Amino acid sequence: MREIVSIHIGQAGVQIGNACWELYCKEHGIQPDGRPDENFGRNDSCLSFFSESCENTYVPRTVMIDLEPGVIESVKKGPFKKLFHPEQLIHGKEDAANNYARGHYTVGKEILDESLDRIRKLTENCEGLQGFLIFHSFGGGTGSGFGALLMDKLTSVYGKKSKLEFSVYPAPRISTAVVEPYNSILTTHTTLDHSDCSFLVDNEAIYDMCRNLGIEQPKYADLNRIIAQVVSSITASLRFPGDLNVDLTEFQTNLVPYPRIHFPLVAYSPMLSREKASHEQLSVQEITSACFDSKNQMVKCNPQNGKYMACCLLFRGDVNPKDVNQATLIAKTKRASQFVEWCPTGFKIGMNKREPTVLDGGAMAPVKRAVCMLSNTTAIAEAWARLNSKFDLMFDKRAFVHWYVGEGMEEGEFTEARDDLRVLEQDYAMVAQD
Ligand SMILES: Nc1nc2c(ncn2[C@@H]2O[C@H](COP(=O)(O)OP(=O)(O)OP(=O)(O)O)[C@@H](O)[C@H]2O)c(=O)[nH]1
Ligand SMILES: [Mg+2]
Repeated sequence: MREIVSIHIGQAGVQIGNACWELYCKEHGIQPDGRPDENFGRNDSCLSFFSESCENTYVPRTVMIDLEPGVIESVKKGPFKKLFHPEQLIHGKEDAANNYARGHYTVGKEILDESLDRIRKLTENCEGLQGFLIFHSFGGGTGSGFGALLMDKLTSVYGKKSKLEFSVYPAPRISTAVVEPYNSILTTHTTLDHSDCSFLVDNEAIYDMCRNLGIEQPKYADLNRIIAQVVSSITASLRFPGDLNVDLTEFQTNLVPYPRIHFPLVAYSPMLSREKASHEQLSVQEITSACFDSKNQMVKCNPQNGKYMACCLLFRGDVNPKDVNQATLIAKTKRASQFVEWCPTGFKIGMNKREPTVLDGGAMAPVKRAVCMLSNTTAIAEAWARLNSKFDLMFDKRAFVHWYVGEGMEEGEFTEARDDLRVLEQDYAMVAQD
């Protein structure tokens, strides 16, 4: 077994975790208390994400960590309280107050040993640990600061075991914390060398997807259901068997041509509301071409302004190889000119027979087939450019910097992080040129 340990950090990380584990449970026929649904066709592939307890229940291979108690307490009281072992749910006394430095240097330190200890217990229970999935926000003090601290330690303890991130990219429309650009850039700088692949989840983009699904005032729970659906597609190959199943690590090899250029753009299709679904049953061709529609992207950026380095299509459900080949051929022909010259226009394809499952109460319609596209496009550098300029506006005036210095951080760390992100933008410009 090649196990994966998921680590959910801070409010966003934990709340997205709730949605993901609810969905995984539904997909694998596991009840909220961890007992298997006997009518459900069992397969052992889910043991990469769940362990089996001596009482024959399934326990997620995960820890949820927050510096303050609120969010974790609600998991402990929620409908899935029995699913998790209490030791997997870790919290401290006070949060990081939107301050990277508190999460990284002061408050965060207090919870580090306990967290590493619980993670160690999980990994000791693995036959062949494959790596970690880390969920956190860029904007929160815990998500950014503690997230970076923990990743740094994971590298010291677990060496080259892979670390994949799901990082919530801030959207001013949804959150009002002014210092989110600071936290985002500080955490990206610290984790750049520790992360093998990071999937950015832009709250602005997800918010618009919710609106397109007919949700008038999207809440975090609505956003998180969409995010969970996408995470499920990305991880399906690790949790389900299948002949044409391509493992995530194989996709990763294709997606990351240079260690720092590791931020694939994720797109998902179909994003179909329950009302519309009764009139549509989208073909393989339609869902594939919809992945190139900006409405279906998890990050706001325009791929037409950039170049693709790689493109992976992860199909699930009722698809046959012939349709997939044809749809891919059309996509390839249309986009060939948008690929960098140094890289063949290869599309890597994965197919998973299990059709997508949707969460109760969600706006998304159940569908027979779906596809998730992971592409490495230089257009994603637009997301960095946006954050960098927001950072500069504040930092030119040294606004809010005293909060960080007050927690023992040096001003130099801001400059160093910002310089690193400037280089990242240049790296993207360079690969586009080659
Ligand atoms: N998609 C999504 N984003 C969230 C959620 N909760 C918070 N966010 C976003 O995350 C950022 C704030 O970070 P949080 O995760 O709340 O902060 P934290 O990690 O708990 O850190 P502190 O509270 O500062 O200690 C903002 O950009 C929010 O919009 C959530 O459940 N889903
Ligand atoms: Mg918090």
